[in-house]
Amino acid sequence: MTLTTPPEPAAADLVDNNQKPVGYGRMLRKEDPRFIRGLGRYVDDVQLPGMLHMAILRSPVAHARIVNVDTTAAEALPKVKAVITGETLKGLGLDWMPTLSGDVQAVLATDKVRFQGQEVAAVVAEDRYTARDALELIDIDYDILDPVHDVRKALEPSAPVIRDDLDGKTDNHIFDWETGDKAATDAVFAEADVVVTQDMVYPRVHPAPMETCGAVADFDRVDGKLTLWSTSQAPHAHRTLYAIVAGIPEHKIRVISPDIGGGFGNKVPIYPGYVCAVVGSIVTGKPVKWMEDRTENLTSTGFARDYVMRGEIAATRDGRILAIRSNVLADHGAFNGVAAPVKYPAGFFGVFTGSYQLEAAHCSMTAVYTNKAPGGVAYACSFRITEAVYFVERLVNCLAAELGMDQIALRRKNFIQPDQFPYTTKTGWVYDSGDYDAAMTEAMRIADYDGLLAEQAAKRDRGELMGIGVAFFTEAVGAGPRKDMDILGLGMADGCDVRVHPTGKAVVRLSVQSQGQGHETTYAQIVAEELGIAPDDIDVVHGDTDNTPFGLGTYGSRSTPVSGAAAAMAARKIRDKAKLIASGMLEVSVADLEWQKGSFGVKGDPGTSVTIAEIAMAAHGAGDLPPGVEGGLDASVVYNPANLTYPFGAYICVVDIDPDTAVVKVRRFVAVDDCGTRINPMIIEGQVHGGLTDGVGMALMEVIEFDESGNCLNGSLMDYLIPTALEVPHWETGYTVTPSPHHPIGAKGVGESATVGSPPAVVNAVIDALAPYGIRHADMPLTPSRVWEAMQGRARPP
Ligand code: MCN
Ligand code: CUM
Repeated sequence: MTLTTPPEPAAADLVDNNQKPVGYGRMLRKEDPRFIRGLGRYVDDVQLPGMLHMAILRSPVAHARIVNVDTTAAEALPKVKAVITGETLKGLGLDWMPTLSGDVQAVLATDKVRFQGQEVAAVVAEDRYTARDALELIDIDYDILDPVHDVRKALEPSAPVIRDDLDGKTDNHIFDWETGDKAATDAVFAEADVVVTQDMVYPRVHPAPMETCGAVADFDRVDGKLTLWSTSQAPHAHRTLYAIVAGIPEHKIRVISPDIGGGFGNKVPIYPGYVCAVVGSIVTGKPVKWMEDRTENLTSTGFARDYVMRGEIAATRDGRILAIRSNVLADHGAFNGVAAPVKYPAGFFGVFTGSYQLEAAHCSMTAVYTNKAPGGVAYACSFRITEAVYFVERLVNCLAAELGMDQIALRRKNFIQPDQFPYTTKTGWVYDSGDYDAAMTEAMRIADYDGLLAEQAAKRDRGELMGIGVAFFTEAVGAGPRKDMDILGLGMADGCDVRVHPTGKAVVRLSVQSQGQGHETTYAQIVAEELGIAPDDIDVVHGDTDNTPFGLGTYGSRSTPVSGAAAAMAARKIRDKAKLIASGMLEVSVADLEWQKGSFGVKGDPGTSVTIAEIAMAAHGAGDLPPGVEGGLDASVVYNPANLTYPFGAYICVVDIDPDTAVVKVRRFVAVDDCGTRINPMIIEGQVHGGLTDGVGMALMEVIEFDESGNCLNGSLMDYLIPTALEVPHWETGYTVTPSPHHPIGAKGVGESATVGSPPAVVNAVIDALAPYGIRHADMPLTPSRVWEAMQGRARPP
């Protein structure tokens, strides 16, 4: 297959959709006219006749035995229609549900509460206010237990056992996992000139999407059909799980994810609230709505990260990196609810070898339970690649400091080279394509790296703290292949149906689900490019299991690598069929036809051609079609990717630190991304801008922390700080294009790239600024107090 990268339109070519561009380019988003007018339709906008409202009672403490639950007063409150407790669910066999990692999680607690904010009871009432009021009337008698929230203490023999519900469980250990070759790695380390060791913590953070999680459940008692509007990134996978867990036949369940106000992995798991809303509707016979508030979202839904890591890097004195060793303590909270392919309990952390040629690598990891909310895989994490990239890119800078080598020179010396692709890493990942030096060179050009170094030297002479931080990342996105990757037995492939209507307009139905990434636009562009139909004439349908083909949904930046491929392949199938029909219409053999983007013409006869619209009409028309050709112009594809795609990027961050207040200001940020063939550069830039903002947030201000009693300290946006326009610079983005060799249009994912790549760039910049103090590392978030603490007791530069 030949791969062609379409020419990049200039920034000025931002096209008005009325001009109906065909194919790739900076097309304005088709979804924006409704979003910017406030006309999006989110779960909370769903209003059904007779709809009731549900609220959830949550545990005020991190760890306690439930002695008694008294709901009499709540039930007696006028307008209350049902009070659901763990005991109610037990009667239905629904008090526990499977998690995506094969653990179990309490839907409503019966025996113990295991984290602050855990679901204990639910009230269904005529209005939201009554439901909330009734929560206060539920009387629960707790017998308080010691909590453990520090992963480093969870395995101590004196630590309280959190999961005593599990048979024979006497500690908080979940799993051990390792990858790479320990013996080979130890041997390389034993012989190396230089070994640098660094402990680092990737703190617990939260995706905090603008829209919290919620659902409207409508169980029809007559035909036994459940319709569930929910904030789901994976409607089909959720439907299958509801069928398995609740025993409702799958064809009697319809999951609809309408417009979603940001997902960022927060909306991958099935939350107890969804299940309770379903039970509430079954019990009352009415539709039931449940929407979280901000505190519920921050304290009880899927968190991200929480990895305590030790890194070791071995190198020669002249800067040849030989091996990397990692040791990780992974905090999974009270239930192992990580959403990752089952064979990858640590997600894709195995790519901690980064973008470098190594002789050996090894990781050992232990995952534990703590009295904190479950989750772990969220917040544009690319299945834990955020942790892996932060780990390796901090470690490389620690090595650069040790060797006294420039951070870019060290990276360039060790990059995997273009002719080495496909490159198999020491942990077994097959990187598909890359030209790392080209991306690095482009970032240096945009940043004027030499100029920055000169500026920094001059500032250091004046005692000013300026830092330059570099990070280079390679991601692995686009899970499957299905033989290697499944979630609870469901293989990671995705479907696409394309149907061309008689008048030449088309509809594309997808199994993936947009949460703001612009799928209605980019999938139309993919099919437009393949069929020569204007993107505005192509409707993209997603987020409704009754109207879309099966597939595993949107996360891990897998939509473009998997469904994007499915869309292109389905369009190509249509083109093949259109060719047969065209041969009948033009009365020539198929071999004499050539595709002219939008029409088939006769080779050597420029005047004779039929457009795709004419072919579509013929396909549905009264006349005869060539023998063996069915009517209609439709195609379906289930795409099982041959490999993941491996986007990469080079990031350079410039910070200034006020030596008196320790406030970090990100002054410049250059991001060069390579996601292969670029479908819509404007959308890609939007994805990158958002991800860079995330990265600055995590590096400098975001954290979910707990006090000694296990109380969450960041349950509101007053305490969980997310960056605003004031904290981020004007982003300077660039790109290179290295197509994926196995993807039909050469595209790689990009949705999480910047969130993955930017935190180490910011932290490297801060540490670089603090180099005159002899500081080699400080953990995120680098708040003024953290930076100030790091500077204490150290000589201020002259
Ligand atoms: N794209 C493109 N050319 C490419 C690659 C991607 O034009 N070579 C476009 C795609 O067509 C799509 C967008 O960029 O419109 C993102 O594509 P992709 O990288 O395939 O990622 P997904 O669509 O699978 O989105 C998931 C990813 C994840 S996992 C998180 S987390 C995240 C992210 O997207 N959540 C987001 N970006 C987000 N953006 C918004 N606005 N909201 C979220 O919740
Ligand atoms: Cu890991 S966050 Mo995204 O994959 O939905």
